[in-house]
Amino acid sequence: MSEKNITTDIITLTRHVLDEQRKHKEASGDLTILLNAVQLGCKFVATNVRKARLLNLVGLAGGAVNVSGDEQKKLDVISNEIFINALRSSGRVAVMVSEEDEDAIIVEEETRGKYCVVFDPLDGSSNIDAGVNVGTIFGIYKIKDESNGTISDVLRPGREMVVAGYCMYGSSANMIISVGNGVNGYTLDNAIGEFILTHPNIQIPQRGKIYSVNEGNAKYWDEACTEYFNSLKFTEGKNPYSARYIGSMVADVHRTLLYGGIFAYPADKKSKNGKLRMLYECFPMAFLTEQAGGKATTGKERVLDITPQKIHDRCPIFLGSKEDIEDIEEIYKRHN
Ligand code: AHM
Ligand code: MG
Repeated sequence: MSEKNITTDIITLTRHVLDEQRKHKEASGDLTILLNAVQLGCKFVATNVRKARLLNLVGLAGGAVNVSGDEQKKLDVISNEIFINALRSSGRVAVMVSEEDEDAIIVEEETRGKYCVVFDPLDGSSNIDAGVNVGTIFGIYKIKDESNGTISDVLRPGREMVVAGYCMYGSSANMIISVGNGVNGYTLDNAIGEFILTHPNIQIPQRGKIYSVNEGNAKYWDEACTEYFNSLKFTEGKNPYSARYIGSMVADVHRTLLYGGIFAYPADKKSKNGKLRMLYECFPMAFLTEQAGGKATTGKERVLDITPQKIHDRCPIFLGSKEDIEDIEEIYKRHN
């Protein structure tokens, strides 16, 4: 603190990553440069989300339909382009997978680097018109030793990611990141354009009091899932859990990381693998949850142990407080 009580030694995201990198002597600085590109993308999207209504960016983008068959919003399209351009020009990326593009993008040889980035540029975009929080979710793999950058570099279990994170665009832009060494949260200071460390070493409570799931799908759930959610509400002698569901994964997971409890998008009779995408939705969120001391399961196996067969594969997910997830695992084991 200076004489005027102004903090003069602020820890920015870049400084924090550099400090971490310095601990590993072999670090080349490539990851720092790559994360700067991610930060630029997030700042750009944050600005556009904020200006969306004024600039008439809400609403549909000329009838475009993405690989999931959803109508793309203008902001989805813009955010996707922002990230692709920022990542490509960092010179550190070999392969990109975006929720908005059917095929993986293999970067031209001249600018190819040694990392692969999988991302959902604007998750929860169906909420945008209502002004609800949305976010960017991303995961980073290093290309395999013998590889020059192909799709097989991203068809790998989530536990092999080297970085996972998201940026939530709400009343402020919050970046939550793990480089495999715990989880830290940063808040964008708009005045200086930097993400400042505001939530060091996030630890998810071992047990929570909140559950977060689209209960409208309850009639399609399997028996284990139904038993579990009933147990949260109707167990004799126990206070029922509170329900909170925003319908925007980044916001629901953010609350779960900070307050504890569980977030789920289970498999059901209509969606055999749930709704959420493995590579760029479930893996990064499962990675962050584990790094914060929690757990993430499909009900039957650890999410981070699955190997995707295709880049847009889906998987069921229950993530959150360790003890809550162990209750779910227990129930699924009994029903198998
Ligand atoms: P999107 O990638 O098309 O935005 O869909 C993903 C979103 C998640 O943010 C959220 O958890 C989920 O869809 C909500 O789905 P539902 O409306 O079926 O509850
Ligand atoms: Mg999404």
